[in-house]
Amino acid sequence: MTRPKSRRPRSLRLKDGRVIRFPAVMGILNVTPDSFSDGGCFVDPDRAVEHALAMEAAGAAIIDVGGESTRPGAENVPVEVELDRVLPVIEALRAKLKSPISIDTRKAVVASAALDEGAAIVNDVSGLMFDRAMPQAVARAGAALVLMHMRGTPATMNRLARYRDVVAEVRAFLERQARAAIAAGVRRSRIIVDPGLGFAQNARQNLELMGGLSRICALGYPVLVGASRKRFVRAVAGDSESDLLFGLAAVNALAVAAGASIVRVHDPGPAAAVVKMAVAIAEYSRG
Ligand code: PMM
Repeated sequence: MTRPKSRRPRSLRLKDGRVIRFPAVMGILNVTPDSFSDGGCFVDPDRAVEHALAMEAAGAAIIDVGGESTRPGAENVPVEVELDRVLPVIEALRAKLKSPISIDTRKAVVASAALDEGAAIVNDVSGLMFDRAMPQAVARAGAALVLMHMRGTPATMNRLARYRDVVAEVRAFLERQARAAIAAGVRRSRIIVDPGLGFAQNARQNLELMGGLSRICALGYPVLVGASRKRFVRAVAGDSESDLLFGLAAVNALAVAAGASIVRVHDPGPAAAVVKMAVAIAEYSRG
């Protein structure tokens, strides 16, 4: 039986030649004292490395290292503090990890230092809105770039969740910011876009974005979806650990079915199984 061609990009080739095959799982490594769900768990670099290796073994194809909490209401972290948190972990991981490392930061200085230390991807949750030097920093290093939609800052974003058509507005933002990145010298083939679930969106708007995800995938860039432990999953599926896990499984399966390329999760084992199952079915459901 011949399989119809999927519209999802097949893969992304990094500057160092490594290839990320889609759909892929991104494992979250927050080295922060105050992140939304895992704050304080991995501030010790040894524990962080151990956890990253466990996530890779469980199926994560990218490890996303973050030194600044972006939970609603979080305040800006000084550059030196962020650098002190992430650089020792990236340095220790570089030798041990096969999977590429992404650096979750809004700051060009942090991005450049992390890329020098061995990271290959910059995950900018501000979608280049926070630091004007970011696109050049990414371009100079030949890095890949995740552009996430957000409004305001983590401290102000909840007040800004007003849209006429959330899918159209988020899509237009991502398209514009991707063009800006390309104009600054970032390779088109290394750009990933992300609707930024939970950032300046209420629960209903997150569901609308998921319902309209194929319109964002139609931009042609790989799409990343980060729903892990977010409030809207809790609001719909329930509060218990298993409610959250199965609620997230539904989001991730439907994201892959809609054409998403990467799911960003705290727990890569179950997500990898969901992605494998969803993509196996999606291969046959496109015509
Ligand atoms: N969510 C968080 C942090 N970084 N990056 C991307 N690209 N997409 C997301 O949805 C995203 C992110 C907040 O969640 P966390 O505190 O659990 O990391």
